[in-house]
Amino acid sequence: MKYTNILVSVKQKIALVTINRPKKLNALNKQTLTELHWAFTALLTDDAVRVIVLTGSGEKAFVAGADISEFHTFSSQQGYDLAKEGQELVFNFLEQSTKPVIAAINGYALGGGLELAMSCHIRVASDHAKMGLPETTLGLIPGYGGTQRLPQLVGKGMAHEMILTAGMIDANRALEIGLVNHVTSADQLLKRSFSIAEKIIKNSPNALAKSIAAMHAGFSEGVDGYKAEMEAFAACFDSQDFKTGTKAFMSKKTPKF
Ligand code: DAK
Repeated sequence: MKYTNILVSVKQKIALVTINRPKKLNALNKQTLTELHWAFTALLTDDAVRVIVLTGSGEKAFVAGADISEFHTFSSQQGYDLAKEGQELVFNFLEQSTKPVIAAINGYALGGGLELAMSCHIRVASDHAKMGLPETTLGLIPGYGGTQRLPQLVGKGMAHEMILTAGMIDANRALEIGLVNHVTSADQLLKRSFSIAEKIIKNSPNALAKSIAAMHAGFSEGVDGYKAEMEAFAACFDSQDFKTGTKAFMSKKTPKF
């Protein structure tokens, strides 16, 4: 697949997806969202890939938001259609991915950019990164899941403050409030993200997928997360990974999944 706005590489079971519009601070236009959907669809069905790291090109931005030049003339119907399409094809798609996705936040993560990072399962930020949901300055509210995922991560009070003030916070503050898992220097960002990925790839792909699905179920309206967990747990017993993992344990070996 030939991409124009993203770069994709795979090394030792870890895929690196880089949003590559540095002159526009990697702002998410329609083409970029489409390419992200294509890339993730391909990576999720590629057995050579176990974990995906998502980052932005350049030193300045992960993603500085949805591309304002594309939606400033929209009607409410167009806004709804684009939000629905974006949420289904990229944001919810990533959150419900069967493979773990790590956001390596290498600079500004604003609006749709922070919403993209929040759709990932783990976030690592470089120490100069800045994060915020500035949509209310544009007369909008977050449209790619920000009003839902931010309170899940940082609690309702802090989410209200961030969205209503439209302010930016730095990486250390994001760490304090639980918005990111780790903060590193810019030159260690990918190394740190890959070292987390390397720990993950030692574990059962089936169990990773089911863990993500069960955790997601608990945050889904009308779904009993505990029941979803029981069902996913039970299904693991029929998997080859369960046989491999328990057999290795019993014979004091390291499992090879
Ligand atoms: N969209 C388009 N272009 C952007 C952009 C963005 N979000 N952010 C930056 N750029 C472009 C700038 O226009 C500039 O382009 P040129 O003028 O050079 O052609 C280039 O990137 C470099 O930016 P700056 O010159 O502004 O760089 P600075 O270092 O001075 O400032 C900044 C960096 C990040 C503080 C600043 O660029 C900035 O404030 N950017 C905008 C941040 C922002 O408000 N982001 C949008 C948040 S709202 C929707 C769903 C979701 C959303 C919208 C609609 N629908 C479903 C319809 C979500 C909306 C958002 O994300």
